[in-house]
Amino acid sequence: MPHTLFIADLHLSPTRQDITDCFLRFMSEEAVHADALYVLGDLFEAWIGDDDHSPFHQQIKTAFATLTQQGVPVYFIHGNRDFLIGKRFARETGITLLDEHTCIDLYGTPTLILHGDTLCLADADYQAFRRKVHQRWLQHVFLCLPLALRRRIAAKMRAGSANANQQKSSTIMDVTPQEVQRQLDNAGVVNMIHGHTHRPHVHQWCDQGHDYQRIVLGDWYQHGSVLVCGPQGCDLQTRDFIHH
Ligand code: LP5
Ligand code: MN
Repeated sequence: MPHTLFIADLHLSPTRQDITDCFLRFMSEEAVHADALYVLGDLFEAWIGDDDHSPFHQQIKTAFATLTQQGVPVYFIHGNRDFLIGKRFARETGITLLDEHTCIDLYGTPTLILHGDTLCLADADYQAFRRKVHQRWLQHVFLCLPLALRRRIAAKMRAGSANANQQKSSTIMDVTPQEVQRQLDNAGVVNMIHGHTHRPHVHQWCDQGHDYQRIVLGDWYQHGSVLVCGPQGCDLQTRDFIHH
């Protein structure tokens, strides 16, 4: 059966071999049979520039390069952890970088795909932070810094974020329903797929005679989370980690 796969929020890092193993197995055993793979952001725990060539990163890049060489197109939308993935990464892996909000034709169903952070408007502190770090000039300056310093700044940001999140309510950290509706209307579609909130679910609702669907991908902390879509629809699934 033809099918397309979606994943997000893996937060790959050298400290979580279980996630990496699950991901590499997913790539070599499952993704090879798909029509396409979409990665909707936060593939990495943090990305500080395409010039960061650790053996860990190399291993992940090789998995993507192998897949694209086998003829499976891979599309990537930036998350809030890896928005610095750039043209060089794309060239080295054969993946295609997409705009932060992209409409695709999913077996005849027009679908808006995005990371999901732009839906969280109630989180004003995050939106202010996002506007700052998305400035081209600031990103350019950051990418000119030595890797060791970039690594320290990223760690500070991660710690600052974890700290800030402890003070935020779960409503603030979820999507803003009006913004979901606005982005769907803006794109002229009734289907959306995103990640970021780590609240895997298929939301369905009816408004003014239209049936809407919003699928939220899960994170990969306890197990893998994979959305499998085909001509008959989509199925949100999990993948077990193998414990050694
Ligand atoms: O990521 P997560 O799940 O913890 O929380 C996100 C939001 N946080 C972020 C920050 C990222 O985690 C940091 C990623 C580092 C990327 C690599 C470095 C690139 C640097 C580029 C510079 C140009 O996205 C969090 C949301 C949450 O999702 C839910 O939506 O709430 O938002 C915040 O935590 C923002 C805070 O409210 C305010 C910012 C705190 C950061 C402190 C910065 C200190 C920096 C010092 C640098 C010298
Ligand atoms: Mn995210």
